[in-house]
Amino acid sequence: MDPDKVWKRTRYSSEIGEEDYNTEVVICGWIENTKNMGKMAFIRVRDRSGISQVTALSKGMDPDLFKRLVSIPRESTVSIHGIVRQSPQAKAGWEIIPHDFTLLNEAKTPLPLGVIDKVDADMDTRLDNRFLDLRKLNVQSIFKIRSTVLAAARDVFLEEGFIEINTPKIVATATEGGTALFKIQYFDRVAYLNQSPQLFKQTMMSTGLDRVFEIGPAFRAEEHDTIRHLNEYTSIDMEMAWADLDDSLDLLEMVIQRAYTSVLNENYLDLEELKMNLVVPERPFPRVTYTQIIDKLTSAGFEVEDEAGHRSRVIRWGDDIPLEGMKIIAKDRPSLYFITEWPMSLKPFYIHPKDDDPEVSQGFDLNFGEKELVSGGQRIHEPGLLRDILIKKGLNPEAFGFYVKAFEYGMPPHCGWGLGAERLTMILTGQTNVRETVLFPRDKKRLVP
Ligand code: AMO
Repeated sequence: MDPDKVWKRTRYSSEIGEEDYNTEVVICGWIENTKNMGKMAFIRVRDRSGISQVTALSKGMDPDLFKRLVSIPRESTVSIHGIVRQSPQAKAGWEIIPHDFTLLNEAKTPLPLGVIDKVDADMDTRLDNRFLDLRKLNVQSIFKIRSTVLAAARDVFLEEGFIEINTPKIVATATEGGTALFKIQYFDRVAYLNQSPQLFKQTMMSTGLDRVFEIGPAFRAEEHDTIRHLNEYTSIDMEMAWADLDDSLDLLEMVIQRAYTSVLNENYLDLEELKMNLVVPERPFPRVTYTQIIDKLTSAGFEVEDEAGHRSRVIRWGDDIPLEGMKIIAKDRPSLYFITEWPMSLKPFYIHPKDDDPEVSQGFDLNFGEKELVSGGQRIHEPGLLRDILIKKGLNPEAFGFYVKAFEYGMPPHCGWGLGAERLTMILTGQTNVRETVLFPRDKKRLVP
């Protein structure tokens, strides 16, 4: 690199407009493609905002410079000095006529992953070469939308008087029954990676802070390899005191609605890139009870599998709803809807029973078609009831010592939920595999990069 040469960008491709015609600009980016016609060459230079067409003319340049420019391998980084010229033939209505350039870093050939290849590489090749995969503008769009989603959630929380907290990810006990924990060595003891901030966010309710949220990693040692599960995901969690189930549903509707409107306002080019047509969901979102879903599946004759994997009997109240069952429900409900009034037996120990029916919980899920996006509910705040339910679920209250203690010295009624950032991003970007929404996904096979 020539130290005397100015290589810094003066314009992103998207910033170039009529006011730049016939003036000098410096663009920086990656050489996406070069078409060399001998006397003239068309070079596509990509930056994060899009593409600049550089039209090099052998006549207008030093012949040696021209030769060097047109032979730069694809995906090398360059800085190009040129004059912007109006050009009806160019897609953007302008092109850049270069007179000088700096090759900042020459890419090796062949590329391990094509950036503009028409045929899509398989997921593993893409993830092994994620830095190249992320040079594709449609892949970048997913992460620009993800960023907007996280900002939208944070904005709503802060506007509604929530404070942002950060809780430990190295813990001594499980939170969510069912999914396994990742064990780690913590000096001379065994510790685990936290599955959810649940115990900590609830503990905060007895402090008087009243409204807290956290956006952070959650770890689940799920064995199964599905298009909806990750072993590390980003959880958007909230907990609010002196509030009930309906308050938590209202806040969730606000967060989801804001995510849609923010993406529509700020990411319209990304939505175009992803060929997505978003419609902001109207509030209130439809509510369906667990019993209504079971009734529908029962009348459809839906059978559940026994432990050996055989379909043995028709689904009944108290059974969990398998994915295949949710797919039947999703035919009539392809969009957002709440599922309320789950049996207590299917919800975690911290979910409050209904006041008039101890078998039915005040827990809910928010689904998009068959996909679960959120779960949450009214929490138990009475220490006696909490102990009873822990024991009923086969858990030892002593193992939850610090948590149970916070209930014994004045815990207000409270509610909360946890929203998977990736699942929401999947919906807003139209992706079917959750791995598309994580830079470096962690699944059973994947630990690098
Ligand atoms: P739950 O375990 O249902 O509830 O998780 C809440 C939401 O987190 C997301 N999620 C996942 N996303 C990707 N991969 C996974 N393995 C994964 N597991 C969960 C989903 C899910 O709906 N403590 C409760 C929440 C609460 O009651 O506040 C909890 O974690 O979008």
